[in-house]
Parts: sequence; C-alpha cells; structure tokens
Amino acid sequence: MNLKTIAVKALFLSTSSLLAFSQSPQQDYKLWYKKPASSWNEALPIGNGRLAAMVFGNPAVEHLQLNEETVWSGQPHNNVVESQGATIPLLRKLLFEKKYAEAQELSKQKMVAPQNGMSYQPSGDVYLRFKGHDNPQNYYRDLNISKATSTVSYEIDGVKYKRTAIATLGDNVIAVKCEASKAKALNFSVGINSAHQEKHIYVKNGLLTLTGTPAAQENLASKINYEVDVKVLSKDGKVSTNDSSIVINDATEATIYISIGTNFKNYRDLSADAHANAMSFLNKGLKKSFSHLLQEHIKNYQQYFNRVSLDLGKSSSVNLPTDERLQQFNSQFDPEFIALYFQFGRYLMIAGSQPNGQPTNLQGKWNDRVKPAWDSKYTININTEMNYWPSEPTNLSELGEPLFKMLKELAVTGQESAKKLYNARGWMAHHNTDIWRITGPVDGGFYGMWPMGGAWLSRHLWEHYLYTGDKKFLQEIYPILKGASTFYVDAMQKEPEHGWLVVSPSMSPENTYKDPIGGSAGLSYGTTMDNQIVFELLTHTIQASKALKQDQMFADTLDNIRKQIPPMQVGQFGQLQEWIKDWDRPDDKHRHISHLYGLYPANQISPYRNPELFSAANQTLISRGDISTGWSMGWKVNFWARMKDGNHAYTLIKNQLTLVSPKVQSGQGGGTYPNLFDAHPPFQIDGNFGCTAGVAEMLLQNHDGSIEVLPALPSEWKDGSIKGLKARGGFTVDISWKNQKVTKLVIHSQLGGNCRLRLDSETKPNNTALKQAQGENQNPFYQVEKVATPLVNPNAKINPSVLKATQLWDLSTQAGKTYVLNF
Ligand code: FUC
Repeated sequence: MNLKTIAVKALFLSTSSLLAFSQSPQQDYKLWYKKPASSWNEALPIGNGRLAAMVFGNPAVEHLQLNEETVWSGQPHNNVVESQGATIPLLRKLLFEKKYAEAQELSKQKMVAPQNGMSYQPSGDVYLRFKGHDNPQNYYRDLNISKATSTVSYEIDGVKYKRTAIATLGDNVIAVKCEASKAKALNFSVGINSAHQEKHIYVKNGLLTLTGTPAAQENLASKINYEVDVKVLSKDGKVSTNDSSIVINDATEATIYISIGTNFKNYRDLSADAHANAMSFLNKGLKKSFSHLLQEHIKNYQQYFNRVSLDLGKSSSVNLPTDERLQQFNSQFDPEFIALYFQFGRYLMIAGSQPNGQPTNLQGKWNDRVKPAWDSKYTININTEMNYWPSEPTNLSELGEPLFKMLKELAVTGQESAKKLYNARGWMAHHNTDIWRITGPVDGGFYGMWPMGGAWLSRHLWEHYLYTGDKKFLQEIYPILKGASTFYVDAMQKEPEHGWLVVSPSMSPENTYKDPIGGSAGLSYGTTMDNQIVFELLTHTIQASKALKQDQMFADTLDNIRKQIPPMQVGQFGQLQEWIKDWDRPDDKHRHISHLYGLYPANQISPYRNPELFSAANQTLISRGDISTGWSMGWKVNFWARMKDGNHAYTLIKNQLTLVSPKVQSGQGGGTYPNLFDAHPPFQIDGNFGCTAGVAEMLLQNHDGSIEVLPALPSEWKDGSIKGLKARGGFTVDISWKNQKVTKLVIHSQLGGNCRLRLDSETKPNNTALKQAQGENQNPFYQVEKVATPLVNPNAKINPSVLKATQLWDLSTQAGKTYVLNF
C-alpha cells in the first residue's frame, strides 16, 4: 500500500466513522445546521401528534421545550352571550338601510364576549447539562424527516458525542439517547422547569417530576393540570438523583424517557388523572430499549411519509446547511430544496396531527409561550383549514381525523350560538375556536362578526368522502353537514334590492370597504365569500343526501335556497367583486383574498366553465400583489396553481422561501425561519401546509371534472417525477415528465370508475386503453355543480386568459387495478 492509498483510506475511515456517528445517508431528507439553535425559530420540531418538542442542540446545555396537545388555559365553557341575540336583528336592519358605519359601530359596542378563546400552553422544559462541553469541534445537528429523528453530534478532545431525540409514534414518550465514542465518557445531569407560575418539581424513586397548571385567562381559571415524568436508563453508567435533577456518571450511553399526562378527557370533561396517565405511558415506554422504540417509530412514521416522493432534479447546494440554502434559494435554482420543503409540510402533518388527538392549531403543536400570538388557537377564517389542505392530496388522509372530531364537537357547541344569537336551528361557529370548542364571536364586533367558520370547516368532511369514497364515514358525518346547512336555512335574509338570500351580518374576513357615505366598515352582508361558502355547503349536503339516498325533501329545500344566493359579480376594473356592491379598491393589498374562495379551495371558478370569472380572479390576484404574510403567500401558491400559471405559483414559493430572521416577530411580510417554520411573522404553521398543498396543486388538479396532469408546471421544473399523489375518486397517481411533457403516468384505482384525464393537447397517448372523452364525466366523484351566471359590470375590461390547449381522455378503471400509461 503506498502512502497515497493509506492517506485516502485514513480519510475514508475518518469520514465514514464520523458519518456513522453523526449523519445518515445523503438520500434522506434533512434539515441540518453547523451550529446550535440560538433561538426558538432555529430549534427543530419533533412530535407524535400528542407530544411535541423543540430541540435546540446546544452541546453544553441541551434544551427540549415540551408540549402536550391538551395543555390549554381555561376550562370547559362556551363564550356565547345570550343577550347579544337582540343585536343581530338591529344590525341586519341598519345594513339593509345602508347605514354601514352605524352598524359597524353597534357591532363593536355590543358583540363583546367575556372570553375570546383560551390559549395553547407550553408544558415544560427539560435541560441536559454536560460540564465541559462548551467548545466542541465538528458540530452537526439535524432533523431527518425521512425518519423523524433529530440528532446532535460533536467532538471534544477526540471523543465523539451524539444525541438522538424522537417523539415516538406508536409509544407515548419522547426519548433521547446520549452516546459517547469512548467508554464511560458521558457525565451529565437532567433538570426540568416550566414557564408556569403554578408548578411543582420533585424527585422520587429515581423519577424527576414536574406538575403544573396554566394561569387564568380572561377571568377564567385554568383547570387543566399536567404532569411530566422523566426517567433515565443506562446500561453501564451510574444514575443517581438529587433534589431536583437526575445525575448520570461514567456512562457510555444513556436514554432519557419523557412522558406527559394531563387530566383532559374531552372538551367538557377534565376527570382524567394526569399522574396515572403520565406513569402508564412512561412505564410502557421504559419496557423498550431506545433502539426498539426507534425501530418501531421509524416504521410507523414511514408508513405515512413514504407514500409520496417528489423529484425535481438534483441541486448543487445539497452540501450546504439548511439556513444557508434558504438564504440563497431566491438566487439559485435548488430543486431538492423545494422537495425538502414540500416533504417538511408532510412531516409536520404526521408529527402534529394523529388520529384521536387534537387538530393542529396556529403553531401546530409547538409553542413555548404562555401568551402566544393569537393564543396559538384555531382561527377558522382560513388558518385551520389551510393546515389541512395537504392531508388528502398528499396521501395523509387518516391524519384529517382530529379535524373531523373537532367538527363533531363544534356541531354540538355550535347549536348554542345558532339558537341564542341567531334564533336558528342547526349549528354554526364564528372565526375562532379553541380546545373548549367555543363558537361565539371572538375579538369583538369587527373581526368576530363572521358566522361562517363552521361551514368552511365542513368542506373537509365532503372532500374526505370524495377522496376515499368511504360511505360509512359519509353516513356518520351527514348530520354535521345537515346541521351546518340548517343554520343557513334559518339564518339567511332576503336583501331589499334584488331579493337575494344573504348571510347578514357578516364580513369579508378582516377586510374593510369604504361605504358610499364615507365611513369605513367591515360589517356587511352577502359578501362574495359567504355566498360561495353557503353555495358549496348546500351543494355538498345535497350531494351527500343523494349519495346516501336519503333526506330528499331536505335536499330540495336546500336546492331552492341555493338558487336564491347572489351570483358572483365582475366589478369596474375587471376584478371579481369582494362585496355585494362594487366597493373594491384597486390598490387594496389585504392579506385575505376571501372572495377567491371560489377559485381555491372551492371549485366554482373555472377556465372551462366560466372563463369571465376566471379572468376576473386573475385581475384580483394581480391587483392584490404577491408579498404578504406567510399564510397569505401559501394561499397564493394554490391560487396561481389554479390559474394554471406555474411560473407565478413558483414566484410565490420563492417569496415564501425567503429567509426571515428569528428576531422578526411581527409584520405583514412573511417568509421562512431558519428551521423552515413559516413566518407570518411570527411563526404560524399554516404557511407551511399551504405551500405543501400548493406544490401538489401545481402538479395535479382534479376539482373540475377531470384529473389534470401538470396543470401549472413552472418552466424551471423541466424534468421530474412525483409518486403517490391522491386524486378524488380514490385514484393514486404517479407522474413522470421530461422537457415539461408527461412521459409516464401510473394510475392506481382504488374504487374503479371512469378516470377522466386532462392532458396537454401535444401529449398524445400511445395507449389504446385511453379513449377521447365524450360528454360529462360519469364518475360520481367528479360531479361539478353549475354556479349562477355572473353579473358583469358593463364597463369592466375583461382580459381573457390564454391557456395552453388541453384534451380530455377517458380511462375505464377497475377497483384495485393499476394502469401504466407511457407517452
Ligand atoms: C387571521 C389573519 C392574521 C393571523 C391570524 C391568526 O386573523 O388575518 O394574519 O394569521 O388569523
């Protein structure tokens, strides 16, 4: 062996042993960094739906900031104020008399609730203190989202140290394994603390325990109590305890098991035993070694994660840490980073939303503050819904369950607000809710007067049915759809000018218009978004009644109401009108573009069915502009995808993937923090989910009577493939493309039925199974309801949108069969 070979071999050995100790193979998707997190927005999130932690990766003092999904302030209650019911008819009257500013004023005065939603709370901090680990070499930390593990590794005096943290999917513990490359080199202590005033920390029988309760909020005592139990096991080390910590000496490896229990049973019952829960989770976890937990965790995780893969090409910057890559994303094409960010949204969904748990809130399940922004609760005039946009298309259908459960509960609590405030049957919710499923107006008579939150959420129920064809599910949730529709049957009002049926009072979320008398108001009636939401809800309920072959009379009632909803209108500058009158301002840059609900998530605006509305939506999008809050840009990725403008959708992804300093905690110009969390700012998880859904929407759409392949492919995404996307009607679709043209489609049909494909006209299938489509798509999951003919301002200049020509093909499929189409 000559010297050169020895040197090469030595290099190989040192990198490979370091690799074995620190990094996993490059093909895994990883967020990784060369330095520890110096702030929360640099720390890395792990979670198993119920438990969550942010891992900071500091060598000398590791910090795991903990969350448990039921630790909230407050106690079972609803915030409905019965006396406010008398104000609703007065507001309706003022609005119909065009006294908008007066109506707004009255609403602000009267619609004030004693509680405006409680807040999601942190549940403790665990610290691992390593003496002498202040100046490490070869520092590395990551979040491997292919395996849902977070690791930290470094070297001190030739000894390699490594920590691996998981929030076990399958078991109910957080586990951290610490290892040293030299025997008995690990010496550290484990401590715990909490941001809550009311807490108790003690050690008993080798167990470190924290108990705590959040503070009262808005005069409501907090009745949740939680217990965190920590235990350390080591094969060869000495584990002892003192008053407030566990001490580990002379170990080669040690595993820290963390368990959290609360007294929460459900939104109205807090009779569970926090201690018994925490101990039972812990004892189950302790029966398994770390490698056993890890193996099961990865298996459970990957059965979700591996369903979808995305390849947009290779990047030259894969060897850069994630924060540096993010920083240069806007100036350098980095296709693997797009795939990473897309998959990170799916990771957050798996880590944050598991069946039988709570839905992801504004921060998913990750919150370190006792007074988080907007209470880290559920804002249901866009944000919570956006959290669940990726679940069906990106093949995580089961993970929508927590949202469906929340809907079941809101359908109970929402009867109180329907009855007491609107004297209506059925159920409804305003623009916020929380773990107690409150349904009254929140944040006063401007933001809060929007009785549409329950209706918007309900669309997710119908979509779940469209994707899965699960009739049992549909039967089970039908009463929720029916109850939501019943509310509007009773609450809608005939407006005086056209005799249309409208929701009143309401608003176009959070936006204002100048009324003709010169006042400025948000309160309104018959807003475009409301009309679209009610049209959609009634349509879904009618379709559900048809699919279940039941409730024909009720469906007829809804059909009759549906015909009286105001049509969409095209206003003076060719825009889709936001309000019932043309009060839109061409310079309005408001983050909410609520009136494009009909474009996305709904399917009421289509280039093929109503091109003038499609062009009007285009005009609206252009005048609203691109840069906005994180979630607003996430929505715009989907909007531009639906406009079939892949380049513009990609511009929004670039805007979204703009590095925001962790120090920036407020503002209307969003982006992404170094840990890839969406920055509203502050951190809000909806933008992550919105963007992930947007990427799927760019590659596959199926809301408009067919499955459209590559509807919005940016010119830079020349070659690529995506596998495992879901389409309505139970189809799983893999697409490969070259030079912007589809080369191969693999369609797996779960339910059978006609698979109607919309393909670029230049794409000629060489497969006899595909027939040119004739007439309506007979697949029941693709019935598209016709909306009323729009009213178009005669002065409006409409610029027709030019789209690439497409063609429709039919493929007759059988359940359980896979079809491979080459082009
Ligand atoms: C809505 C948005 C805000 C923020 C809040 C949580 O009210 O208008 O931008 O996202 O929800």
